[in-house]
Amino acid sequence: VINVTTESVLKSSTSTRKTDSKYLDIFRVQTEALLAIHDFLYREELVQLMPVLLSPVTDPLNHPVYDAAINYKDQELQLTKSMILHKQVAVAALDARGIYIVSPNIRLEKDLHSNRHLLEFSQLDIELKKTSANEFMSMMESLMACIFRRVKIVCSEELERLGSEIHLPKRPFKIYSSLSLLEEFGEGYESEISNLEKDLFWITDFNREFYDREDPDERGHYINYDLFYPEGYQEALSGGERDYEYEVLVRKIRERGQNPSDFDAYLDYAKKGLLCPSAGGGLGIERLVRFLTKRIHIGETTLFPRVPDTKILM
Ligand code: ASN
Repeated sequence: VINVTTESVLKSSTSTRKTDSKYLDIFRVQTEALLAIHDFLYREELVQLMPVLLSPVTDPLNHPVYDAAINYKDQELQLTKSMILHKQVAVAALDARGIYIVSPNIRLEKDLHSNRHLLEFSQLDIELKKTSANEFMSMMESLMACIFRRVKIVCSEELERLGSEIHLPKRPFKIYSSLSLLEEFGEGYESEISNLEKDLFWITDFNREFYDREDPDERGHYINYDLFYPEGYQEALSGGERDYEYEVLVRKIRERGQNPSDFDAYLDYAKKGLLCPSAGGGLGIERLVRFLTKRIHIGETTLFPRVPDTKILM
């Protein structure tokens, strides 16, 4: 369970930066994790796309952040919060099993006291065509096992110096419903259950962004999931099956108090029937590295941390 303050950790990480091999060890772990990811997804026959960082439309997210947009030649362009909407368009356009992107995301967070948020981070975004939640979750479990195995074997010396011990996750991972956790623990259930668990686990059925699929048999329930790390490290991935039909998307955007016209560029595809059923999710790379190397603050996983409410130095 993690309980050291942000300030103390970041102070110690900047003062040791020049004098020890900690960062090199962390980046060796990150390098091996990324190699495991690319290798695994290549074998799964997914194709890699390059990220976009400017677009008339981006993820509305499920939590409040400050606006991040620029103006170019009379067009307002959002900085990417996640590539979810582009993933849906791309996976429908290509005759491939699925796609992935290692994508920079900009989220100008309002919560200033988290040790697992950065204003700028990298997300491994995956989307599989005509795939169920169960199939996606099972693929992710294999991917996580692959990453953990490779890092544990190749980086044993680095992990030892970092004081991290990786144990291979037992599969299938446990699955909790968000509703029963809410009943058991109240609002703070995510951190409570993450503190208690010893292994990776899933939480399902969140009422959140309009693109996650509403259960057609049970209105008000959602076919989506978050993957969680144990030991208090919390959320690793969020994702779901997707809604893709124009009328359904417009209804759900309105139900969330948002304006369909803000999503015109994306809704045009839906209107023309150019979206399709899919499932996917996004895995935070810095959070993965933080868990593998057992860092207290996510800012320790990068040489150029963008920590909420902390001056950006470089
Ligand atoms: N990447 C997530 C997904 O695929 C969305 C997000 O990051 N908000 O559902």
